[in-house]
Amino acid sequence: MIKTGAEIFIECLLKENVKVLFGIPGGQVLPIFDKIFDARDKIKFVLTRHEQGAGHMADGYARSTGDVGVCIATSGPGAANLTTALATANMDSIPVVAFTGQVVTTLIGNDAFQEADTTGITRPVTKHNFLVKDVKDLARTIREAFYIAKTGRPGPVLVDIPADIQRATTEFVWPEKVDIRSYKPVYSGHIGQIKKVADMINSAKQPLLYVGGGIVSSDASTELLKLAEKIHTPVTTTLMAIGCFPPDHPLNLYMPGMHGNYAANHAFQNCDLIIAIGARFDDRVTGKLSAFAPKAKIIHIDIDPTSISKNVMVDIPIVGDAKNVITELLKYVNKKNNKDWLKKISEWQKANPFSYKKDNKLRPQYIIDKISEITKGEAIVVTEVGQNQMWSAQFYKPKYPRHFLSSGGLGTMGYGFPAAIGAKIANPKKTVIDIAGDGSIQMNIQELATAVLNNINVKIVILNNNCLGMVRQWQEMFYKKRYSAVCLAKPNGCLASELSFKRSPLMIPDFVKLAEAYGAVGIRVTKKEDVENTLIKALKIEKTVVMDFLVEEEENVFPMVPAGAALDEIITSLA
Ligand SMILES: Cc1ncc(C[n+]2csc(CCOP(=O)(O)OP(=O)(O)O)c2C)c(N)n1
Repeated sequence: MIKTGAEIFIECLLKENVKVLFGIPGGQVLPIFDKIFDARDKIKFVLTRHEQGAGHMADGYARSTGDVGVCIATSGPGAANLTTALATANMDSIPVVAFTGQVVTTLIGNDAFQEADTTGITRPVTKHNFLVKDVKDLARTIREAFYIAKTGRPGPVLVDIPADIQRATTEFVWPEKVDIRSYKPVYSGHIGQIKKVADMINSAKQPLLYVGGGIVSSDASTELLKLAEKIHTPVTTTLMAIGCFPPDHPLNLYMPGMHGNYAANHAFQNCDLIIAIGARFDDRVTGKLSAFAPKAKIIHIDIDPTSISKNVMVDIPIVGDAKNVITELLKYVNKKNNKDWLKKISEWQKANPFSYKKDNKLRPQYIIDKISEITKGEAIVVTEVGQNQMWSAQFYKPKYPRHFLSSGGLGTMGYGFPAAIGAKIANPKKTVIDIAGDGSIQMNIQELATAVLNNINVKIVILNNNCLGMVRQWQEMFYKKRYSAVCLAKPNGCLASELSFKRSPLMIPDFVKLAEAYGAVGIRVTKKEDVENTLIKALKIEKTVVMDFLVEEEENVFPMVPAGAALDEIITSLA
């Protein structure tokens, strides 16, 4: 049947089973928005207040489900506003498809009104992107965009559609199959390599499983548990993999790296074999590369061949899907008992578990501990970036994968709240909580309007320390407490002259009033004894709730491996 480009867009989204679309309209996407209006019973459109918010909502939708998240923006400023969200999804391998309007094909390159070189701008921050120049290519392009986003190592794909292509007509043909000559992800590992890896595991005395987001995207948690138990090997889960190994399992070593678990970091430095699965040896994990895991042979299992031996030279690579490779590997590994190694690890674990001072002060870690306890790890927790993120990673213990969402690779402040909205829309029956800093939350606070108007029952927990806490911590530890531009309430710092940080009496903004201005519920908590009741009460309210916890201002995240130091040069507290 003959259809316009805009109609083809809708047909393709329906074929791809898209249920929700996040975005903002504008001049160069009007033909598509006209058809979105017609399709409103089939595709829910969520009008956001900023395109960055739309991008992160699509990301939160994708991370919490494994399905592709979809967003749309107009040309020029709309497209430019999407870039941070695309870069965030790209760094964390999240399947998102973004559509943008573009000026008509005859004006491309003419500095037309609201023209930007969208494919140029987004090429480095997407897995792939397309500019559609002929309506006949539109359906195939959209089909390929979804295929590329969700296959292999997932990632964001952008499709730029000029306004005249949206209006042009052609026969709508849905390509049943996708065949891209230059893109053929490999899913099964090489059997010869798998057998070699099994031999190495069988003879290792002090092995360590180091797993990342690849376990989550390949849905391999069950297989991981079987492998870990069979080979009796501790598992350290990166920020991207939190929740993919049972939280109270004796083999769980939790997060490694800069603010990671002391025992996990010591395990890296003392193991004789690293079995890396779907992890990429990020510098926040490895610390100083030349001193990383000096005694270990390294096996790297990953679907993306380009990440093999990128940061760390590996001994045996296996390119393939984590679930498939682990399933095969299980046939060749022997049942092991590494009790001496595990004894050593439990000594490190006992010496320095994640902890904080248990006094009467309102400490941020206590709030997260309580969230973990009250929700029993069943809630989806989304974080912003900074101390709030690291404390959440340390103290929230999700029971399942896809229940801890955080911007790992890019470290995007402003990610959490919109991503939480996306996650809640995708999981209406789940409790969804954004744990935020008072800095980060202000980066996309406008999405309170989106949440309230759409009746999105998300909870925002602001760990309000009145400052850009993580930057303040670095200035305290590495810049002699010279607090430069970290106070969020006064232009020149909060009592910076005294070289200590005291909360400013100004509350700019007053988050409770701000929540109320948006029609949300606002609650302020100043005392430790009110934390539990407030959380319980807030979780029962079927509305968007903002909780403003006035926490200790100068609390630090420990342990900490200073940037550029080796993993065993870990600081556990300030003397
Ligand atoms: C978009 C963006 N800008 C700047 C930074 C650098 N940065 C990292 S953490 C941080 C402070 C975060 O402060 P806040 O949100 O209040 O959280 P806290 O560390 O106090 O928990 C800053 C500015 C960033 N990560 N992202």
